[in-house]
Amino acid sequence: MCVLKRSKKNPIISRSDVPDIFPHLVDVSSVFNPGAIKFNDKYILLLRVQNRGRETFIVKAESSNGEDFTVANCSVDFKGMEKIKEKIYHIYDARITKIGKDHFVMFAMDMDAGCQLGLAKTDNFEDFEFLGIVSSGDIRNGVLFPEKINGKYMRFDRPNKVQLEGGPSSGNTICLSASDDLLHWEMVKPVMSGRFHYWDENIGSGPTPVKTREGWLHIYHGVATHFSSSNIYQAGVSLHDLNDPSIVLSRGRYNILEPREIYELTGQVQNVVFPCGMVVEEYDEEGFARPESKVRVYYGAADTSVGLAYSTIEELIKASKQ
Ligand code: BMA
Repeated sequence: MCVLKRSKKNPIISRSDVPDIFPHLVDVSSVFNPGAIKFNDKYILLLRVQNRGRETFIVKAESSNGEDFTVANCSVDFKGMEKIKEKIYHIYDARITKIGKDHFVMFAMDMDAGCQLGLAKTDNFEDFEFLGIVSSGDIRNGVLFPEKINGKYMRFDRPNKVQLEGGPSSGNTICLSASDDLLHWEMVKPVMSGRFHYWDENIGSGPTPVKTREGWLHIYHGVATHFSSSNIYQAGVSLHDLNDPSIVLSRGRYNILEPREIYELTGQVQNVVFPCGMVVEEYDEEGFARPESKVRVYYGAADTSVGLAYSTIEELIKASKQ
């Protein structure tokens, strides 16, 4: 039995839920890989929406119950991004992190030099200020920690060092990077690598890590690449030391969600579940997620639609130890 239990309403968002946004998003092809957060009692998703030119935009969706979403009728305008001189082909796979009172969005930017990480800030999820490109080299799956650790901002990221046959560059090592100002980053050390021959040969972080009494709870995606017809994208879980997240305390042997339903098995890219957003309902007075707290994980299904799956903090921690 998978640790993550799918919503009965899955896929909770599909292409027909995206209103026509003239002129660039009309009759869209797909909507997937959303970042997620709870903001002012509303569940907010930042969706990756793709048009029939296979161009990608970020579009907000909002819900009061976390399951039934209304997709905005405009795409997110990252103010200041127009100052970048180089061509930006796609922006995608947003991760949302609240640090103090500020909300940050980190996302992938496909450019001629490879994939970069972009960072934006918002106070209200209406206006987004682009802060800059915050990486060098080919890298993806950047996700900020929700607080400074030992005086530094921290993130997990995943350099793209593996070339998939006939596909994009990927990677098999998640790294910890640190920064004083969120703009300039230095790699601290590698955190964990793919497990050759098993479910997570290539890996990359998913949603923002969650602080628990036992450590940072981290959901990541793993790709099994040893099947002839298709790579299989799954979700898994690991737990990291609170003071030094490069220390892996436990890491699940099994995936916690794998493509099983028809909307995960088939679509633009078959056999994909790709988590980017997680909402934890309950924290204690000191800011640790409560073990019994409900957890909602939002994921892209087959690069085509959005799925939602449920768990609890204690179940996820247990899965990291199995
Ligand atoms: C990864 C990223 C994701 C995508 C996944 C499956 O490399 O590009 O955005 O969902 O592949 O195609």
